[in-house]
Amino acid sequence: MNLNTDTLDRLAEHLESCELQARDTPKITDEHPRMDWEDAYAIQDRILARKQARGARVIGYKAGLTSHAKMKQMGVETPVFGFLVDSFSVAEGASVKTAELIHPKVEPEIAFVLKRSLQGPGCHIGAVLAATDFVLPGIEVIDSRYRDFKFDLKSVVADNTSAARFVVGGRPLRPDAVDLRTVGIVLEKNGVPVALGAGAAVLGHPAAAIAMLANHLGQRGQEIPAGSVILSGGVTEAVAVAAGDHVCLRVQDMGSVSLHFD
Ligand code: 0L1
Ligand code: MG
Repeated sequence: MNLNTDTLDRLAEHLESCELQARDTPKITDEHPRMDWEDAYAIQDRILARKQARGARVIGYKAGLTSHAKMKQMGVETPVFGFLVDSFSVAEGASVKTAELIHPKVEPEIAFVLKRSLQGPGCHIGAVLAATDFVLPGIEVIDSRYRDFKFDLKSVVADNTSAARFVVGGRPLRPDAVDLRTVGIVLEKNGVPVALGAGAAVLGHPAAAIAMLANHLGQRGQEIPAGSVILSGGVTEAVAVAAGDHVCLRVQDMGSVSLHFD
């Protein structure tokens, strides 16, 4: 690690304030170019600790930058991981207040809910499918705290991978009832299809993203607990949304899930 405890605390406080006040900031590596991966995840951990101190509960995790489209959009080559707390969760069909966000975008995702915990190292797609209770459609609302979504990967990790809100819904399926590689998705904005794809866009198989998350957490002495909801990553590029927009994600054989922005 290259940053001291005071700096990590200060950066966590700064990024979380930006999140809570819907205020943007230049990327933090501008001032701290020596920040390394451990520092970045340590800042993310501190943001989580601040939320937990105010009563937040971790309900799951997310993998980000897992599709080639998204990696290309962001000019990066490695997935990143973040946490989901209860306050990020939005009810199916509910309204998201855009005034609480900076510049929201939506991502169509396949969500996993675990019936058994998963622990790396050595976690693989088979272990993920065996531990999965069901999969279902999910829309992630990302909202980078960085000005104009201009960042590098370490700054993104520190910022909890732009996590802001998410909704899951539709028709849950057991993982053996669907081929997650060929399952088709359509994301509609205001009734118009704006992004299409298939599950294999996520690392060849969305369960691969969950295995990578388990292996990442395993390196840090943590596991994915049973009951967690995990967003496996955007199947397509993220789509910008604004007040008045209605977004609906349709996933083959899994129904649809929607959100309104006001
Ligand atoms: O969930 C994601 O793929 C987002 C990762 C962070 C990068 C971004 O804000 O687009
Ligand atoms: Mg995402």
